[in-house]
Amino acid sequence: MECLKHSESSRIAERITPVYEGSVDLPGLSNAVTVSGRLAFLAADSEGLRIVDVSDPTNPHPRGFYNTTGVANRVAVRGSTAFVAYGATGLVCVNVSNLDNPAMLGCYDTSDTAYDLDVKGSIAYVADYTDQMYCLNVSNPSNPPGYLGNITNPRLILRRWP
Ligand SMILES: [Ca+2]
Repeated sequence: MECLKHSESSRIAERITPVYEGSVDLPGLSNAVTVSGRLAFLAADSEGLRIVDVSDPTNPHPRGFYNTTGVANRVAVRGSTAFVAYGATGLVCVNVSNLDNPAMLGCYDTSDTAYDLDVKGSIAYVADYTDQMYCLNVSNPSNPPGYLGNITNPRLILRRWP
């Protein structure tokens, strides 16, 4: 993982030139990253969910990780919960309140392979490879996510879940 920032003299209308700040070596492949506050959360393929403290981008350093069967493809974070699209395992909810010892709260095994997700309000939207999108109620992440429905054509989701 590398930390870059644009030049302080740049403005919105100007070209942005990323400038190297720092990096950290992590195991496995880094499929996706999201930043929340001073922390970066990486979906690190077969190495699971990785947490990196980026409060000093010139010196990012690893914190804890959570790993289980499957491949971590994408991650979203809301509060103290990380939601991971975890390949064949489906959606995995991880308590990250203890940065050095994340723990699984619950999971939902989608029918195929969870590749991507987003969380809005109490609903996790999970892209599940074979032309399916799942809507899962994650209002109580300490319990396994509740199934709301899935749809094979994501464009139709706007009609069902405005
Ligand atoms: Ca599955």
